Amino acid sequence: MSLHIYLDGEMVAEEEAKVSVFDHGLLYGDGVFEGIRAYNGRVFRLDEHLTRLWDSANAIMLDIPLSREEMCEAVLATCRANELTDGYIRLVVTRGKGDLGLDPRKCPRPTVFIIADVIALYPEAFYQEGLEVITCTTRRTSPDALDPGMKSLNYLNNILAKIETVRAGVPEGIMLSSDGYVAECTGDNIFVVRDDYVVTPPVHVGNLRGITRQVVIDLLAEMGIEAQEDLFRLLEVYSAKEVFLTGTAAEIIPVVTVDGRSIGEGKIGPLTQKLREAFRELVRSEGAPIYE
Ligand code: PXG
Repeated sequence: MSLHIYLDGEMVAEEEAKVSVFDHGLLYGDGVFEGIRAYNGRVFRLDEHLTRLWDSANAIMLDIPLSREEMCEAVLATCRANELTDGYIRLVVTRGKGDLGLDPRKCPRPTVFIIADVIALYPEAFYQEGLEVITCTTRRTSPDALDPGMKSLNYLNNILAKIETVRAGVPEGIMLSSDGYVAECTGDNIFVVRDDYVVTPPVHVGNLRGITRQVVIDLLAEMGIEAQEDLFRLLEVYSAKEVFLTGTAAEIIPVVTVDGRSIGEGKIGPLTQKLREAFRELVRSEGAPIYE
């Protein structure tokens, strides 16, 4: 079935949803985006995703041509047009059509499109048996050059790392900061469970302030566990009790091998399991209703 795509204020068929070859989103990766999930007829953490979208846009001095309320309604309308109850929403704002030069002033109108589709999930076995991951040699972009906290359309840094994981035959890879601290994965944040604490890299090391990362920090707090946000190196990962990744697509997913070192018991650890159950409960009951 052909999808209905929101494109610049209109709902158009997938085949008609086209952007110009002069769009600076395509020519320069000049734009921002969000990846959002819908569960059980509700859009999960829509407000947080819109806040991050506006923060990313503000950082690149891109004026989103819709109010937040209009964008919220456009997301929900796209879900309705595709009769979505569970799925994946991609929201993209590019600099728009310009000329063959970098100058964003040549782009009078940003392009906005929203895709609401079903999601390709990781196989269920990954959640029970855990992932094998490697450390990528490609370092995460330094925040001095391009802050990974902005969810920009320029994902080549992550894609180069992703290619390393594909070549290694593993589903994800850890990315380090330029000075060797664990930053995040190619499309997920990372948490390490030690004997008496849980730690995740701080955003200032250079990573995305993940929406799922924050959900997990809050769920841990409800369990009476304070998640530390601190710098750490690979040794901390190799000798962890549990390691798990968080992301909109992956949700909360265990890691059982890092660079050939086994973590935990070779299956999902007790805290990761508990978090997954709490997460599942949360996403079923919370979010912006699509159909009310
Ligand atoms: N770090 C990076 C670099 C990401 O791209 C996350 C962390 C997790 O953030 P959220 O807010 O989702 O908890 C992401 C987001 C995909 C895909 O197709 C994954 C992401 C974004 C877009 C596509 O796997 N992850």
